[in-house]
Amino acid sequence: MEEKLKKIQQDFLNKTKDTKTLAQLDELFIALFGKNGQLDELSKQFKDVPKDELKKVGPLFNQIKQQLEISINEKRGTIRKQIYQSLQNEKFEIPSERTGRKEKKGHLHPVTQFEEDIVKLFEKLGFVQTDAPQIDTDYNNFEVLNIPENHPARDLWDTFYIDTTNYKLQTNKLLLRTHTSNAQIRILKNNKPPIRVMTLGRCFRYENADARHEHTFEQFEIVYVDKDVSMTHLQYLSEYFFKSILGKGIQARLRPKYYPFVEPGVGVDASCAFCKGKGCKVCAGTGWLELAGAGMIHPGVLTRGGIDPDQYSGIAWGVGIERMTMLKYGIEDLRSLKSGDLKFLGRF
Ligand code: FA5
Repeated sequence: MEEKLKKIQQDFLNKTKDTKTLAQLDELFIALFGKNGQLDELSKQFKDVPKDELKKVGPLFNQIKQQLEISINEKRGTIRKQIYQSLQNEKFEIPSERTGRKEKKGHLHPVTQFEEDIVKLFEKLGFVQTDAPQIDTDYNNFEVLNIPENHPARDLWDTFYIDTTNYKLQTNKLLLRTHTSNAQIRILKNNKPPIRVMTLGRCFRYENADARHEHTFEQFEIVYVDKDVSMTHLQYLSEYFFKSILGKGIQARLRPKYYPFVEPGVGVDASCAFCKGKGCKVCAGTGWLELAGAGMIHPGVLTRGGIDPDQYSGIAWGVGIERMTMLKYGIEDLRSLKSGDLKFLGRF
């Protein structure tokens, strides 16, 4: 069994190294972690392994699984960087005699630029990036996070549901994720403390758009689990994050706020960079702008993720990227960011 595991480990590490495209990487991921994938098939044989051997093979299995997932995620990051790089270098030219305009160079969207800066910042602190699906189960997005059906918190996070009646799926409850917190249970299950993992991406909510809300927006989330992790870490990380990205004069404020999957929970506000706390249009006259929700991970969530809450504690933290971009560049209405208005986007 140990030999089989090591063969899978070597085989997939080599294949990951040789992979050239994201599509190939996805295929590799499914061949390894999918239903009836190589790890799944191997774990089915555990029942025939003698108890003594299983004591050794079990932890090795988890360790190799984690190592392979990290190496695939790292490779995904490398390929993405190469794609961005090649797009940046790519020259898309329409001959100026046809357009009658001067040549203009494109660039990454301000939100993408911002995301790259944030990821680099947290890589310095030892955080590893992972992904979670934008279409997910009701269980991962809500139930596992202490938000069962009919819980009042669901009103805050209404979303778009997918009609699955015509598909043969294991679950009939699929939705567009409302937050990157759907990654939490995956991060906890797939890693062993100390855990420092970050994830980012698109989220969706069924809500009226206004200057500070969109139905489609981006979040950045971190999960940090270790012995003796406390709210002090949360305060420190918030200050470090805001000051590094928005400027040294920015302050972070933690304010009690209810999220069912953390205890205690907080809203994380940044002092307004424009009015220096006096109150202006961007911060709606309050001097502060809510950028994130956060808190100490609820013991029930840790337990469901296979982590003993008596030994470990953790913080989780989800920030709205467009809100932060607003504050950084003094944008009064975040809808401009998705407007496709080249005159506006050309400013960044
Ligand atoms: C959440 O989404 C929680 N998942 C955050 C969290 C993570 C709490 C981990 C505890 C632990 P909330 O709904 O407050 O919380 O959203 C977090 C941030 O996302 C907000 O502060 C805001 O910056 C951004 N955000 C939320 N809704 C929108 C929207 N409709 N448009 C743009 N940004 C939004």
